[in-house]
Formats: sequence, structure tokens, C-alpha cells
Amino acid sequence: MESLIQIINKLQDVFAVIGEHKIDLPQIVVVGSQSSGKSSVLESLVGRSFLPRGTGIVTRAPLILQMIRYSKHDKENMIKSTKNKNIQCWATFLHKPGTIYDNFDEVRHEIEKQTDVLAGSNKGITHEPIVLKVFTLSYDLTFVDLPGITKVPVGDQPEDIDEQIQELIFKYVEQENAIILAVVTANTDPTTSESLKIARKMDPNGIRTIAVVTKLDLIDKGTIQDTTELLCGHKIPVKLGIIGVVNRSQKDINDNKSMQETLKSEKEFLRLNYPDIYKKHGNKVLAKTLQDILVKHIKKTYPVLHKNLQDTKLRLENELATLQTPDSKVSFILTLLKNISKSYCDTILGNRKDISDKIVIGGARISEIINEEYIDKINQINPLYDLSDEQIGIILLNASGITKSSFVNEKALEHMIFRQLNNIIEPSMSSVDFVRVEMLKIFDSIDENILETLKRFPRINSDVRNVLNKMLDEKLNDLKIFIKSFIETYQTCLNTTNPNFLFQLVRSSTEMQDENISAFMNNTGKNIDDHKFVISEDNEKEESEKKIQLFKQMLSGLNDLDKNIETSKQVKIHKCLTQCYFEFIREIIRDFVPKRIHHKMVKLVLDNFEQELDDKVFTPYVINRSFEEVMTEEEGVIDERQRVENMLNAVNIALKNMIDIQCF
Ligand SMILES: Nc1nc2c(ncn2[C@@H]2O[C@H](COP(=O)(O)OP(=O)(O)O)[C@@H](O)[C@H]2O)c(=O)[nH]1
Ligand SMILES: [Mg+2]
Repeated sequence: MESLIQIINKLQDVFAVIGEHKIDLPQIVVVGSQSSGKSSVLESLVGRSFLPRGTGIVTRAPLILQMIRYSKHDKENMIKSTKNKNIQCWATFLHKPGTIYDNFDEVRHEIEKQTDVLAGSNKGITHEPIVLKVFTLSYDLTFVDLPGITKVPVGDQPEDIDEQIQELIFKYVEQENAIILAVVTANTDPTTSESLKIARKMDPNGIRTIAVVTKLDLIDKGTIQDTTELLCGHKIPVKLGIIGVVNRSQKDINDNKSMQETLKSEKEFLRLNYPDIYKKHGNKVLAKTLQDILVKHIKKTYPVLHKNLQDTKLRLENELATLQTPDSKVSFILTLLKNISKSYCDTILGNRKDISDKIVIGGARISEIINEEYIDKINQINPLYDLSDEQIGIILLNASGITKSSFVNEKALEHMIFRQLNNIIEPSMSSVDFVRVEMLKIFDSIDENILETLKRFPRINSDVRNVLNKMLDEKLNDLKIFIKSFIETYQTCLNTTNPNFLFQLVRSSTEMQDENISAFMNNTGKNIDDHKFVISEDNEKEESEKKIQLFKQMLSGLNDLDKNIETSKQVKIHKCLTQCYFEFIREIIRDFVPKRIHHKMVKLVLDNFEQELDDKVFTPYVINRSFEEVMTEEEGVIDERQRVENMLNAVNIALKNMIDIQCF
């Protein structure tokens, strides 16, 4: 597996530096009947002998074997802690965090011991895995060794041991990312192989199954032809391949035959007995086949990985640009200030290139505040809020004083309108506050790179923010005073003959009009029926005109009214007049306030921000010769620059390695 694994390793080293973009490699799960040679195949792939062996059910807990390639640094640490200068490979168990094993016989003993702990000593099995990490120089891959499939319970094994084991195997092979190594023994009928049954069930199309035929050395010489056919794929449908192997026999193990020798004698055996097909079989070919599968897998994830890396590269380059120390401090600050005001204005005007698709910010948010939220709030105000009929009556009486009340009491009306229009002041003031807060907030969403630069130079950062703060505070006060006085003007100077007000009156409910008019008619002795309003499309205009004339008459020269007018009628009329006058003014204010805020706060800041930064930040720096001082970098910036530089290097190496994968 050497060459590809090397590239993967290089990439993984790089990713360890960057801390993202993990390559998600498949787990290789070994499935087969008891004593079919699963552990042997696994050891051959790993290149070490460390798994418990024996007759009967030996593997009784899933063993998750994580091969982890160590770094130079890891090795140095290991030499220190084990005092073993020649250490090449070591192992740790998840259940024994502090213990390091550099002797693989001890690893074997620990697996046996832990199996007994987890599964009991009486041949039972457990789903609880033993997690073993083997640190080597070779590669990062995960293998899973599982209990062998069995049909007949032995010892204290429960009756349903076969089902229990199947269930455990399913748990591992059903994962989409698993490659199934289905172990089949050559000296039994492959068509009845339990491992292939399981593989077929979980991977019906055979796209992630490799069949491994073990014990080729143990078959009856007379069946070589049959076995050859099996190895050629004539008997079982597995897409990834069928590979015959010869592992160490029990005697070989007892004699301590090395992995190297085993591979050599395996090759010899295959060449002699299967001269036509021997090149396609053996443990080495199995390793190569797995490698090809991994290559395919990696190539599949390649485009996404490549794009992610490219994006990271861009991001890091930008980051680095903001971290560079400028050559000329004066022009650096001048450009920075210009960029700040430009990005700020762009954010408000909607001219940003990197428009957010997540939140409404900048000018759009200001528009929401003044054109939607403010208007909603103003619209929701009840013109007669906190003004009952009784209160109106009392106001009417008190406004008449010692003299008798006229039909329309101007003083009372003025008082009520003043009082009700007060309700518009507060929301108008707070909308100015909201816009101010938003305009400060916008500063935090200007170009990220500029913000990053400002973070490095805290003095400039606070100076710039102060300028914006001050500008906004000034505008805020002027604006509030102006808007308040604008509303006050309408509160104090009533104009009941304004055509828009009269129009509001006409628009008020028909019932209300009838009441008013009948009260007025009764008083003047005219016939109410002549003036009953029936609004239809044809006569609408004409009727409106008539009504306007009536209201005009009613509101002007009628100061000497009959003394018997019922107070309630007068209350109703004043209520209607207050309401209509409120509507009339509400429309004006609702239209005016947002425009004023835009004109005197938003636009003024937009127009003057650049100049203000120049006058209040740059010029004082020049006068006080404080460039050196204000450009003192935030602590840690130098480290940060180094970190980003390292990461960028790593990404560039990764991108280069990716080209190698593509060529593989
Ligand atoms: N002769 C021979 N013996 C093998 C072969 N593969 C495995 N064995 C032996 O079969 C027994 C069971 O092997 P093991 O790998 O422990 O099987 P597992 O129970 O499936 O893990 C051991 O004694 C191995 O030495 C092979 O290809 N040829
Ligand atoms: Mg085993």
C-alpha cells in the first residue's frame, strides 16, 4: 500500500496542522467463520503478529484496530517516556490510557485479558469493543476484527450464540463506509460460506465486498481445478475481487515463522499450484486491492476536498494580508481610514460585494426600522388612547369656564389634540435612538479584513469608533430636538380648515358623520334628511363636496349656539374631530420623521464620515507625530502572523499532494 498511503499520510499530516478537512477513510471489517483465518489476514495486512490465536472461539469482542502514523514529535515523546531508543512501533488501549506497549506479545495478552473482562471467561461474546491504537510509521487506517460466525454453541454459550454473533457483525458491516473482507476457507464449499451470505445480505451488489479465500494450502490436490474456478470469480459474484491467500499455519506460528518468510513461501506456493493465475493472488495482492479501493474512495471525495482546500487558501491569504506590517505607516493609515469610511458607506448603501444571505444588515436594516417598524408603531396608536367620553365631557366643561359652551369648543379641541399627539412623540424619539444603535452596529459588519486590521491596532480602532460615536451623538440630539418641535408645532397650532383635515372628517365613519350633522342640523333648524349621506360611486364626489361645506360651516361661524344642546352630542362631535385631526397629523408625521432621520442622520454621516476621520483621526496623528505609537500592534499579532503563515504553507503543500493523488 506504500505509495498511496504515503500521500494520504502526507495529506493527513497537513490536515493535522490545518485542523480541518479530514479524509474520511473506510473501515475495513473482517467477517468469516470461526478459525477461517480472519485474524491471520488482519495480521498480514498490518504486518505484525499481535492477535490471540487458538482453537475454538478466540475473538469474542470486536477489536477496533486504529493504525495511526506517528509524527517525529510523537516519537521523541515516546522515547522519553519509555526510555527505549529503538522504539519503532507501539500500542495503547482505550481502556488503559496511561499504558504504552512496545512489546506486541503483551498486546496479545492484554486483548485476551480484556476479552475475559468484557465477555466473561466462558466463551460468551460481547458487543463492547476493545479499541487498540497501533502507532506505526506506515499508515492511518482502521480495521475491525470480529468473532467468527458459528452455528453450534460450545461450553456455556447461550443457545442463540449464532444470532448474537450475526447481530454484532451486522452492526459493523451495515455502515455504508465499511469495506467487507469476507473470509472464505478454500477447504470448505464456498457456496455455503456464511461470510458470503452476510456480505450478500448487507451489500447485495457486492460493491464493497472483497472475498478472501484462505487455507489454499490445505485443499485436497484433486480439487485444485474447482478452487481455480472459484478464484477466477466463476462461482461467487463479488465486484471488488476474490483473492486467494496462504497464511501461517498453526505450526508456522508455533515455530515463530516471520511475516516476511510467510509472504515468500506464499508466493512460491501460488506459483507452483496456480501457475496461470498466481499473480492475482496472495496477501500482497490483497493489500494492493485494498489500496485501489481506497484510491477510488479518495478520488470520489477529491473534488470537494480540493475545493475546501482552495477556499481555505484564499481565506488564509486574506488573513495574512491583514496581518502584514506596512512599510509606510502614514500611507497605511490614510488608506485604512479611507477604506473604513468606504466600507461603512457601502454597507449602508447596499454596495458591498460580499452581500450577506443570512441577516438583514446595514442600510436595509435602517430602512426596516424607519420605514416599517416605526410606521407600524405609529399606525397602531389609538387616536383616542386614554380619552374616555367622560373625560371629554369634563374637558369641554372646564374649557368653557364661566361662559356657556359653543357647539364646537376650540379650546377643548386644542387641549385634546395636544394631549393625544403626545403619544406620537415617544415612538418618534425612540426610532431615532434605534437608528443610532444600528448605525453603530453597522461598523461591526464592515469588511472583515478591515475589522481584522483594526483589531491589531487597538488605538486606531478606538479613535475611529469614537469619531462615529460622536457624530451620531451630535446628530441624535439635533434630530430629536427638531422632530419634537415639529410635532409640537402641530400640537399647538390647530388649523381646522385645512382641506386634508376636512378630508379626514369625510373619511370618518358614516354613522359618526350622521350624528354630527344631525346634532348640527337640529341646532340650526335644518332638515336632516336633506343631508343624509348615501355613498355610491356616482354621487360620491358630489356628496363629499357637500359634506366638506357642512363641516366648514359647523366649525366656523357657530359660536352662539342654542343652550340646550345635549352634552353627549357635543362629546361625540369633539371625539370625532379629535380623532380626525389626529389622523390628519399622524399622516404628516409618519411621512416626515423617516425622511428627516434619513436626511439628517444617515445621509449626514454618509457624507461626512470620511472627512471627519481625516480631521479627527488623521490630522491629530500628524500634529502629534503619533504614527509610531498608534501602530503598536496588539499582543499576539506576531504569533498570529506566524500561525497563519504556517497554515498557508501547509495548505499549499496539501494542494500539491492532491495533484499526486489525481495522477495516481
Ligand atoms: N495452513 C493454513 N493455516 C491457516 C491459514 N489461515 C489461518 N490458518 C490457521 O487457522 C487457524 C485459525 O486462524 P485465525 O486467523 O485465528 O482464524 P480466525 O478465528 O478466523 O481469526 C490458525 O491456527 C491459523 O494458523 C492458511 O491460509 N493456511
Ligand atoms: Mg480471530
